[in-house]
Amino acid sequence: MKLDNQQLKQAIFLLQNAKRLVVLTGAGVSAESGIQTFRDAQSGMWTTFDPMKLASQEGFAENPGLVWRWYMARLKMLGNVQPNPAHLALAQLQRQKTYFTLITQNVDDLHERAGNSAVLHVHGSIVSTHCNECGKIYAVSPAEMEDEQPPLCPSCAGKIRPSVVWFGEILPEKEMRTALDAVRNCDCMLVVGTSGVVYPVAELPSMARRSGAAVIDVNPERSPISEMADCFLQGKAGEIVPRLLV
Ligand code: BJW
Ligand code: ZN
Repeated sequence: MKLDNQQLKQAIFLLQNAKRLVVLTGAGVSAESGIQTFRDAQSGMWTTFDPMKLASQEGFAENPGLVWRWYMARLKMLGNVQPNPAHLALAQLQRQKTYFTLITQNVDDLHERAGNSAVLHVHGSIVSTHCNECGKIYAVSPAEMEDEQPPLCPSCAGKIRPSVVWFGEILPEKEMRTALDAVRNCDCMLVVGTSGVVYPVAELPSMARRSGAAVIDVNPERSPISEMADCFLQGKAGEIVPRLLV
């Protein structure tokens, strides 16, 4: 893994001069906090779990208990981890910029805990839950978190589920509209820790580029995004993102 110093200098220049900045993050930004990514070959969650059994309506219908226990285990784990230097640097970047939009695919709350505000959670959030049938928002008690099966909705007896976006589901309309507006109008997009394979979010960097923005990608591995980016900074988010703030 080699970080190109010329690319690092160019990225710092682009960020310093950005008037309308969009940051797009994926699971890699939380990896150094101890949250597993989805697709990393050695450590990704989906090397041991089948995504279609855990992150889809079909999977929930087939085995609601398995899906409930998986998400509740991840939610409990979130209580034991902290934002890392990449999250903290992105919070500092928001304080420095007048026009700043943070779009995250992550369902954790580490950006907020680091100090970012108005974070656009386009794949939802694991810290909230709602009824899978009537959509009513529901607060899960500590006892229900330990349950083998999802609790049932007091209004319609539908199953309660985490408020995350599963495969085949539409992304939250308001967040996506705000994200698309910001992407179409930005002059620089910083992408951190995503494999860039899940749509429609995977299209955002090329959309920004088509609108004339510069794209910077931070990732230890190459991806479709690093291939089209103006600067590819190869390395870990926690090591590279703080170096972008000079
Ligand atoms: C580091 C690092 C370090 C490691 N520092 N980096 C065929 C073609 C096109 C589209 C489709 C298709 N078939 C189906 C679709 C649509 C589908 C899709 O895109 N599928 C693709 C997989 C092919 N998309 C959808 O279904 C979406 N909805 C939709 O399109 O609605 C309209 C529609 C409906 C019906 C039919 C057609 C259209 C919904 C997508 C929802 C995604 N949900 C998940 C689960 C959320 C809940 C949960 O958390 O459990 O979201 S999937 C999972 O992937 C999660 C993530 O947010 C998402 C993206 O993953 P991410 O963040 O990129 O993580 P990884 O693991 O992939 O990558 C980590 C990266 O970090 C790697 O690059 C590492 O190298 C790097 N890294 N350590 C920096 N220290
Ligand atoms: Zn209900």
